[in-house]
Amino acid sequence: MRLSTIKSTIAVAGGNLYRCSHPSTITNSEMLFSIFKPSLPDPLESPPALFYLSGLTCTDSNFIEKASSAFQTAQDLGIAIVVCGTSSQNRFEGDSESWDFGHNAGFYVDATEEKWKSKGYSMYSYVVSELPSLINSDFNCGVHSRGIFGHSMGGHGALQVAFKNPEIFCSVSAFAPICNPVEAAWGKKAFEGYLGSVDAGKEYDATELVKKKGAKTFDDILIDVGTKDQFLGDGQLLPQNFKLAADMSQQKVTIRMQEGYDHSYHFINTFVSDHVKFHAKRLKAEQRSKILQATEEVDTSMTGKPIKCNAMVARGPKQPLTHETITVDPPKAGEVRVKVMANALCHTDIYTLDGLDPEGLFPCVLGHEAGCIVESVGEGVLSVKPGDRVIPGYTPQCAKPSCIFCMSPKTNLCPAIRSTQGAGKMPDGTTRLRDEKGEELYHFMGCSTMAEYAVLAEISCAKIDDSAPLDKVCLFGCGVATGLGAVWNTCKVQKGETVAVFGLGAVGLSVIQGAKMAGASRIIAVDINPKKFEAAVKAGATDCVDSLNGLPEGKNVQQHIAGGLTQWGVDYSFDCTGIVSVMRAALECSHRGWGVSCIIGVAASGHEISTRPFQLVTGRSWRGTAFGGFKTRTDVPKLVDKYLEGELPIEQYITHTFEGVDKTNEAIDALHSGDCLRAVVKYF
Ligand code: NAD
Ligand code: AHE
Ligand code: ZN
Repeated sequence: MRLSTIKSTIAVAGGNLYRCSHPSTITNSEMLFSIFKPSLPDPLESPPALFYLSGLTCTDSNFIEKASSAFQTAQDLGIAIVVCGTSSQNRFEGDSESWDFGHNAGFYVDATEEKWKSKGYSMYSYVVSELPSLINSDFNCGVHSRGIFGHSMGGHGALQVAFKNPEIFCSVSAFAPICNPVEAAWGKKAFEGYLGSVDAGKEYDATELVKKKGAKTFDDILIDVGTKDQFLGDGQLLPQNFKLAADMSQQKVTIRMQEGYDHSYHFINTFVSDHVKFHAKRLKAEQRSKILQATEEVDTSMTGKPIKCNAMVARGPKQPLTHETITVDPPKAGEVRVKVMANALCHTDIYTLDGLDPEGLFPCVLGHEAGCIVESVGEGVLSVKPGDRVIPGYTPQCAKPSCIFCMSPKTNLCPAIRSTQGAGKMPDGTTRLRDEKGEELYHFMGCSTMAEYAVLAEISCAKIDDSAPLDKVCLFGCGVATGLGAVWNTCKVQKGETVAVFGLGAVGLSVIQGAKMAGASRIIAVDINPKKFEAAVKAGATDCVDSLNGLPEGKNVQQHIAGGLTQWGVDYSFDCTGIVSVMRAALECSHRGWGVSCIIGVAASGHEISTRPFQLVTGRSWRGTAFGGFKTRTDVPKLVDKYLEGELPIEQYITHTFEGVDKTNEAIDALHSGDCLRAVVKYF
């Protein structure tokens, strides 16, 4: 049963801002609050919640109207923001004799003085217990992690509430907080009025609390103060007292004195995005570790023994996969057996299943874009251990000094196990996969992650941050990394340069994301399916071209791009279709004199590219990329860290999710539907 009433809903920054009220049992009054809920790919997912405490005389409307730049960052990072009131809403004679005490100035304490206690002036308990559980039950936000921040009186509230409840609020920051209220006029007045003495206020004073704690509670606390803040000058804020006490207790505090800023919401609105980012990084890490603790333990009792598990077997080209129980043998020397937690479908799996891959071998277990946990390791394996989170890589990295490929910054194409990998075998030329009849099954791309367990070469395992959500970062196992790397590594697109992207699947869109992050000035997105354009524009495309039905009379797409949309063509073009005629168009729309066209798409067996040599004579060149030039074991962990830092969002690619390996055929149908970028199948 809902506890709160939604009074209004406003669409903001891609999410929704709800203004609500609810009959509070703690303040025994009808309380108002606002909540910004981001829209997430998985609407059932509970975003972390960041609680904002306002200052004296304020209500929730101050923040939502004057600090609204917070909402875009919150949407981008998938964080909910909750803004609550500043006192019980029971009105009575004498409750607002002065602006800094009483109504809308509850000072985030639980009043013990009867006059105020009887009127529900218990904002401390309201913030610590009542509101978080209401937000959890009514809005499914902050289920796994919460943070708190605030301004002035609310800054004081956030600091002391967090110090006393780090298990409820795992991150804290503040704007111009009243840091040492027992030493400040505002604080003394509030503590005397609500608690009967200033001394009683020590339990609500952040400086006193950090002194008493005498140890670190948070990895860092972010505090912004304006140098032109009048309340800094008149001794209300006292940030230096807090800094001193924190230093004594080894509690890191980052106090940023913002030159020329005052105490207003203009100050807050200027820096609020930094605070949301500060919290997002910590809240997401907390959320992940909470979810992980709950879900992902790996059972190592089968070490050294064959494991029977569910898998989807490709029995032959152009046939649906069959759901079977297979045996996955233990890892031999230099090998790693993993529990596959999630696998995403890539077009290349389909290409091979459709019999278009000259290296296609059947029966085999496909799949190569996954997130896994190490179950056991073979002899001599030192780089990973049971329990580690890894992303399998089909471009392994032996990193041996003798390997001219691994030692060269020019390529990621380590050949150490390429021949056996292409033959569907493990490096020793044998297989670890057998069907129920004991018949051998071929491995695929050195991965075979369409099974609950897989055996990989150690050099194909990218060990990643233990808190990374495997059903998200699995995307760095292929498509998304490939698109980003084609821009950053293979072509090294620079700020201001122009690009054209052919094919707007997950690979094409990640090329756009990479180009946008590189500062490309023009990003022309080409597809035959106009439904793809909305996502392309969201990713950063400046122009969209429907090369099937949207070209000017008598022009083909390359003539439209080079000579129409641009005078001489684009600096870089990317084929993300695998279609040789498109590869030609991509080359021919690249810039006269210096254009580079990068082939990412995988062409069907026997299909070859062609163009008039004149195109190259006049300065254009063709390149290709495998896995975007990323070196699996050194670069993939960095991509995951960038994601965890919130600097590289990828949730937008996950358009479909399925539960259970046996749902893989449905995921394949989804990819064929044309409105699927990545279908992630979660196995556990
Ligand atoms: P996808 O099927 O999701 O996307 C392909 C897109 O191309 C679709 O949007 C489709 O509408 C569009 N398209 C089809 N015909 C077109 C045409 N004539 N002109 C313009 N657009 C057209 O595929 P994906 O998963 O994004 O993969 C794209 C390609 O990249 C595939 O060929 C895949 O095998 C390859 N790939 C290569 C690497 C690598 O390392 N080189 C890595 C991953 C994927
Ligand atoms: N087996 C095909 C080659 C397929 C191909 O080019 N694969 C890409 C990765 S596609 C990922 O979705 C690749 O990295 N190739 C480099 C390599 O060594 O395979 C064929 O044509 O034989
Ligand atoms: Zn792939």
